[in-house]
Amino acid sequence: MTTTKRMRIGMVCYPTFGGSGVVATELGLALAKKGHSVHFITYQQPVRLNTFDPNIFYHEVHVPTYPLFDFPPYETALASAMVNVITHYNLDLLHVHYAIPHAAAAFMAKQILKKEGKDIPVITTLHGTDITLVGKDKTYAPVVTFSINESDAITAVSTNLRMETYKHFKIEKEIEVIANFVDVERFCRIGIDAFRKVIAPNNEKILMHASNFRKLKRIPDVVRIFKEVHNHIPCKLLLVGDGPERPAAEELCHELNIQDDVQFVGKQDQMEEILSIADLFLLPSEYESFGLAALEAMAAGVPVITSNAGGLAEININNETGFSAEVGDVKTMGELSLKILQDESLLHRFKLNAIKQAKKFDIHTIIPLYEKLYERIL
Ligand code: GMT
Repeated sequence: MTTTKRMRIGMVCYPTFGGSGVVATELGLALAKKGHSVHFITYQQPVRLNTFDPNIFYHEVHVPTYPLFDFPPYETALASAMVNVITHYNLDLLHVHYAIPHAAAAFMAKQILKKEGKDIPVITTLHGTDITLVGKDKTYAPVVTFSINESDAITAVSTNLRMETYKHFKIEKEIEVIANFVDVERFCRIGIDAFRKVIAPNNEKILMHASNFRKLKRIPDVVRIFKEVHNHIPCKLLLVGDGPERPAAEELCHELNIQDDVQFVGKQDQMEEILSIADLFLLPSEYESFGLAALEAMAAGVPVITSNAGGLAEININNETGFSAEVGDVKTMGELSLKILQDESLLHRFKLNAIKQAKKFDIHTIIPLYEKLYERIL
């Protein structure tokens, strides 16, 4: 058995419901369970940081306001918080998730500490929109390129994202792919019958989608795919999460006259419970670097219908764990959904395949890859 040195790790992420925050939080929790000390440095308690662990520390970044500031200088406050936490707790390394503005703030902290004689290694994990949407925007690109290149190690959550990063930025260093992960044991559970009955009292099939309801998630496609299915079999749609596209989605449900069979359940942090009653998960996004929501569904034994954009093909194996189709092809996605839901033996086979595929991304396989990376850069 190999023994791992106990490390003191600074973890920086967005604390909101986005996938990058979820990955950072689950990573921190798993590392803490293995005996490492993990210090979260964020402006709010991360949503999945909801259990007590003596190895977990939480440091809130405060951004004092002043009448002069139209834009409170978050990045400056964050860099200062990094310096203080690293110094006070003698951290070994800093792992930042999502390049903007975390990689730049980490660079600043690293330079300040260097002056004080401390060299703090910085790892930047790229998650998706920090590269493909926001990052490559000219407004941010020079700082993003510089701060990625200044990181001591760079990881991307999929091969596709690694490729996109090299395509859009002048990166001089190796980007290592460490895929996202899921705790299969936690997600793979039997659905509570009573809960299922509340949602689908007449044993209707349950379709589900979970996201931050941004344009890129193509929420109208989710609704239209459901409509295709609804035209043929009794079914319900559960929409988990919230965001800018929600009002339009509600309107569309009324327009298509399916509002009684669609439920908006808002933001949820116990995804394993809610997924346990689903029959099919829909993720027809314009782009996903990875698609953590789909992986969590698969771990819960739920087949997925996804677009074939970005890194989705790395997790959803077409005609095995579900089906994939071209972005926007709601007709095909609707037909493929029906194909699964109308054939119990196919549904069962895909459920088993989905769990098997999710196991390749199991937390126990992926966490040691991060530990090895940390050890290497120390
Ligand atoms: O998908 C989002 O809008 C949230 C975003 C984030 O940064 O939190 O998710 C990105 O990171 C996740 C975790 O690595 C990936 O699973 C998502 O695919 C990725 N989103 C996009 O690439 C659009």
